[in-house]
Amino acid sequence: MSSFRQRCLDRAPLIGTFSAIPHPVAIEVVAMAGVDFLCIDWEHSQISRERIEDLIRAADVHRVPAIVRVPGHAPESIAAVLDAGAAGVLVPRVSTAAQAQAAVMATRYPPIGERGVGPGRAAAYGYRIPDYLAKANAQLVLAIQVETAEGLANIGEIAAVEGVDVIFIGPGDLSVSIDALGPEGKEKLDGAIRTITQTALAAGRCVGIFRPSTSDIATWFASGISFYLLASDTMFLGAAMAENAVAARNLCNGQR
Ligand code: 3PY
Ligand code: MG
Repeated sequence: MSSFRQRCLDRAPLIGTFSAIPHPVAIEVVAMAGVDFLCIDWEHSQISRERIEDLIRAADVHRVPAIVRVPGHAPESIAAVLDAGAAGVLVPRVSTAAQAQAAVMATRYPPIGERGVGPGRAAAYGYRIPDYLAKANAQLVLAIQVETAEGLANIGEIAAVEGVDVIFIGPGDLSVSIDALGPEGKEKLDGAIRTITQTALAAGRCVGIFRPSTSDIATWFASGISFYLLASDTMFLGAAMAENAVAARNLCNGQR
């Protein structure tokens, strides 16, 4: 088993971020900053399929596991990023056990699933297919997102699907789907997050969540959530620039 998957299953605290900037430089900067893993966001960015392979390659240079959030449930998308050498896949908007099972089938090779064998980068372009086949099922991380009212209602059945490693909560979509937007919806949203967390932990899964900042991570870690995607490269870039521009302007104005 890869140490990354083992650390997920052990529920070790893992801190990553979304990579939305479609350039290997951004991947290298994030990787060198000390994250445990990163997640290339194919769902909500302008990153193309061909570019994904270069981004995974850039993360590999620094030995940082790169998973990819695919745009939907298509087995072809899951196969494409795993063939490119991703350490795992994050499948968005999983709302039923059947959808979770389909993600397992697309991610795992037989006898567990039905992923197709091919000469991708992960298998050294076909030169090491047996080596890759021997380790892929044990090493690849399958994370699925629960982020809809339907997913919340079905969390017991979803969490019971064998072959899923991480149940990842998407609070943004969940808040829209269960009508718990803004400060007024906080209690309802937190309650839904707690329900998903407790059910997934009871089924033996690792639980992850997106957080835009570190402000409440201690609370969620205490509730059993161990796998974090903290903001994104674009969010960190903008926030750091804004903070420093204000600080510099204040220093200049102080001299007037
Ligand atoms: C959400 O909050 O909806 C997400 O998908 C974050 O990853
Ligand atoms: Mg989402």
